[in-house]
Amino acid sequence: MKSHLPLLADGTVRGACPHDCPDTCAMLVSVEGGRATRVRGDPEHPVTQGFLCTKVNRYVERTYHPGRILSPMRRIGAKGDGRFEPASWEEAFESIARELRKVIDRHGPEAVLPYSYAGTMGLVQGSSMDRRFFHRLGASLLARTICAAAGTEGWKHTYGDRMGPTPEEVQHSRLVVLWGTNTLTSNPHLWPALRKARERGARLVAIDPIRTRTAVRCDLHLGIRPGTDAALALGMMHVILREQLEDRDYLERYTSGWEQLKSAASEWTPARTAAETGIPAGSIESLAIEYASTRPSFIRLNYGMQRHAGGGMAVRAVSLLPAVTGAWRDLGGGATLSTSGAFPFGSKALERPDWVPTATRTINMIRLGEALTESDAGVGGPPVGALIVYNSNPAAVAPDLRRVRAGLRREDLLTVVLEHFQTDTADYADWILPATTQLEHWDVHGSYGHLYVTLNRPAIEPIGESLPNSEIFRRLARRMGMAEPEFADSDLDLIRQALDSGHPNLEGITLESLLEHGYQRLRVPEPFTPFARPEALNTPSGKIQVLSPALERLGFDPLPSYVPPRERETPIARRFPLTLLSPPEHAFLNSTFVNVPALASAAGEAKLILHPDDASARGIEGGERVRIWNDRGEFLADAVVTEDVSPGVAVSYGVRWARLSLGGATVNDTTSAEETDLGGGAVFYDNAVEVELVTARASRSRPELDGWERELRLRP
Ligand SMILES: Nc1nc2c(c(=O)[nH]1)N[C@H]1C(S)=C(S)[C@@H](COP(=O)(O)OP(=O)(O)OC[C@H]3O[C@@H](n4cnc5c(=O)[nH]c(N)nc54)[C@H](O)[C@@H]3O)O[C@H]1N2
Ligand SMILES: Nc1nc2c(c(=O)[nH]1)N[C@H]1C(S)=C(S)[C@@H](COP(=O)(O)OP(=O)(O)OC[C@H]3O[C@@H](n4cnc5c(=O)[nH]c(N)nc54)[C@H](O)[C@@H]3O)O[C@H]1N2
Ligand SMILES: [Mo]
Repeated sequence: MKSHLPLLADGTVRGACPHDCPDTCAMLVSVEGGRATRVRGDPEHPVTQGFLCTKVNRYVERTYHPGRILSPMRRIGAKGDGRFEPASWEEAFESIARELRKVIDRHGPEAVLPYSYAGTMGLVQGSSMDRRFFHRLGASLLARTICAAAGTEGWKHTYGDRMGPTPEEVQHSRLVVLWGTNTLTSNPHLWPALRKARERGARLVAIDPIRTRTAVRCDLHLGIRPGTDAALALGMMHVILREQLEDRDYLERYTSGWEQLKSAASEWTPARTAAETGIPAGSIESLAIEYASTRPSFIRLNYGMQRHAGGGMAVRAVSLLPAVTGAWRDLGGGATLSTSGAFPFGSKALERPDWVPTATRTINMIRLGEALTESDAGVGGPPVGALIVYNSNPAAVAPDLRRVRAGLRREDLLTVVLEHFQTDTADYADWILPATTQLEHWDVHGSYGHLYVTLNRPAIEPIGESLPNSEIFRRLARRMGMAEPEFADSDLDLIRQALDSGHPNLEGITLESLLEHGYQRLRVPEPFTPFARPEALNTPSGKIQVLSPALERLGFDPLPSYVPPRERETPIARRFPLTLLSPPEHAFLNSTFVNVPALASAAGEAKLILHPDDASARGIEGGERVRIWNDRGEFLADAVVTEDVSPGVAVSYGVRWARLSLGGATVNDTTSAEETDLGGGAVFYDNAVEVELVTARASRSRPELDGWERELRLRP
């Protein structure tokens, strides 16, 4: 599938950044003589505004990286050794189809487990032909919970669909609360809107256990104790109701169960809230009053706060604040977790969920270690006999990595990994299949931080023998004897089906119009104020649910409530007194880009950030190598001592590849595969650890590396 003629006169091809980030940038790719030479942000796009982030500016370097997988690779060493030899696509498909049939003959199709997340957010390469293949096969379903499940569920029980103001509205706000979000790292295209708001007099408040690069640029930083956000939100409601600053009219018209809010918030006096959150009572009082009396006010809550035991309830409680104050009424007011609910793509046509056999089991992706090591995959039914991984690097990003690796080492497990690089996961593959990057394939993208649909055109021919994910699953389906016409749809057909859902938000957005314009705003009101007068929400009552009977039926408090952190409350905390947070590293995108030399040197070795009190109690001054451990595992890092974190909190930004890390282990060797209160999400930050200076005994060197990896390491 060749790209159409480059759209712009100067040899530029219009694309979309594929990465898992709210900004979904419109990307312009310069091509000379068939080779991509540069990517830049589209200057005309209202959110991209002509710039890309630190990482994606290196997309050309990543695409032509010497480590790219250029042909199918067959394992020749022991599992996990990472030794492979090139093979043809014919050999690969022949062998994989034969081995898959063996697994299915022996255990049934549920013994096959797909594993994917958001390596690309594109609908074609992320959730179309792949899903058709697995659904038709009758494979186990995967619950894709690793990132956003708790918050999504908390929001769903409160508002239904995830929507909220975008950067175009937020510039009108007068008070912005960045609540558990490191905007400059993980959502940088919101920053220009915040700058504009500030020029008009807005104040910025950061609520984050870390004084992040974003928090230092705010007017106020409140260093909250991890996992206690619901308590803070309830404490703020307490003050707002006490001062009668609530918007009674909004609550009466648009919410259900609001009469019981007072009882939900009654216990949360400023004193009690302060004791739980670590924020002084006076600061809670003044924040609540400022929040309720400034208009418009906007809360950006991100997914960081929901990677805790009570993450679902935390999102629910915080998200209700603008309903209490009526902030939703204003242009630039309200709260945004995600805007993805505004994109009603044709996923039924793309994925064919109707092909899934009834009673097919579901495996929660965060429990991969358990799924691979228990004889019934941890959920009943056959063991997992075949694992097919694409758009994800579970041996780096999943929690409880020791157990994941133990599973991946199983000799009787068939592991196929579709990848650009030999990642930690690919090290354990029987087959690595070379996948194209965003510069080499078609796709179409929604966004979770704005309201534009973006088309991605291929700018260059596939590198080596790589194929798009869609084409790999198309061919595998044929090999497995699947003759349905749906397996003959081209990538352009798939884009048409994605856009052709019949929903009014997508009216006028077609493949043809996107070929002409590159990106288009959803057909939704401009400005976007989805909860200003919410008449018929996608909730059981049609209203904003202060009270959720559905949650009560699931055994939860039907009112917004506080679910405290888990490990801190158990006896484990005596042995492991520090709470370890591992939020996104500025120079990486999850575990992507860690092998790009410029970004690897920008990030340096893994760090462990500690408060001076915690450091001195352990004889740590800063700069030394430390070991971080708990009962699940351990990793090594270089200590940084600073008051940017509170006592009891430790930080190690992630995610890294074990193979490129000290001691061959990362922070996810210590994280837990337990689940959040709602949604079965990951609790990466509910992680109790201890730290010590490395002694000769504890010190282990990093694994032997050669080729480009060695060079990567030898850089300053
Ligand atoms: N550069 C970069 N950008 C990224 C990513 C990346 O890896 N690198 N990842 C992308 C992905 S996958 C996602 S899901 C998005 C969003 O990813 P998020 O994980 O929401 O990212 P952040 O905005 O960094 O938010 C995390 C912030 O929450 C804080 N935090 C942790 N625990 C708590 C808590 O209990 N309460 C409060 N109030 N704050 C807490 C952390 O200290 C951190 O500053 O970002 C995307 N953008
Ligand atoms: N400790 C800790 N762990 C975390 C987090 C944390 O905050 N702390 N964050 C979590 C979050 S929010 C998330 S979303 C997950 C992210 O987890 P993942 O979605 O697994 O993200 P990545 O690590 O970026 O891995 C994506 C992989 O997909 C590959 N890829 C990209 N495009 C394509 C393509 O077109 N085809 C194929 N076949 N492959 C492609 C990339 O090369 C990369 O190796 O990590 C989670 N892990
Ligand atoms: Mo994520």
